[in-house]
Amino acid sequence: MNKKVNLLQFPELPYAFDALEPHIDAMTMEIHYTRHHKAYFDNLQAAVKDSNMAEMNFIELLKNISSFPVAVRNNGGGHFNHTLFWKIMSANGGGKPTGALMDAIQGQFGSFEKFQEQFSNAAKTRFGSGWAWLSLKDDKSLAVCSTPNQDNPLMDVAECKGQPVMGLDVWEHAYYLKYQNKRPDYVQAFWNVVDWNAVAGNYKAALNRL
Ligand code: MN3
Repeated sequence: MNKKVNLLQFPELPYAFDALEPHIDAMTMEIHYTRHHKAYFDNLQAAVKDSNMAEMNFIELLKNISSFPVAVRNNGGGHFNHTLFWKIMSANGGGKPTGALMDAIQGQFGSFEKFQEQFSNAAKTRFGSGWAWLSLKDDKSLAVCSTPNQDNPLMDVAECKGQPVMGLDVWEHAYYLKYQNKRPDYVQAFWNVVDWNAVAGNYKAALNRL
C-alpha cells in the first residue's frame, strides 16, 4: 500500500473513531488522527513547500531521508507511518492471516504464535517513542524490528531496512488515555483489530515491487 501514500493529501480515516472499541477507544482515535497525524501532515507540507520535495515520489524521498531536513524525516515519517497504521486495522480485525502471508510468517518465524511474540516484544521493548514493524526485506524474507520516533524501515537511517507490511505505533499518545503506562496491555489489544486482509495486501504489493 505504501505507494498509495500521498505526500500532499491527508487521508480519510477508513472507519469511525469508535470503530475499534473497546481495544482502541474513540477519544484516543479522534485525538490521534485529527491532532497528531494532522500535525505531522501539516508540518510536512510546511517543510516541503518552496522545494522540489513536494513533487518527489514519497517512497524515494523516505529511502534517501538522510539527504533531507530533519523536519521532513520526522513529519514525513509521521505521515507515512500513521497512514499505514490506520489501514491495517479494522472493526472486523483479529484472528490470523491466511494464504501466502501465513505461509511466509510460518516459514520465517516457525509459527504464527512465535511471530506474534516477537512482534509484541519489539513493541514492548522499544524504549521511549517509536514503532514496531513487520517488513519485507530485499531478499524476500520477513523481519520484525522497531524504530525510534517516526522513523521506519524504508529510511536509509533505519537499522532494519525493508518495506513496511504492518506497523504498531507505541508512542504514549497511541494508548495513554485508556492504558496509561500499561503498554503491554495495548500491544495485546492490538491483535484484536489487525486487518489481516490489509496486511496481506501490503505483503503482496511489497513482493511485487522487488
Ligand atoms: Mn501516533
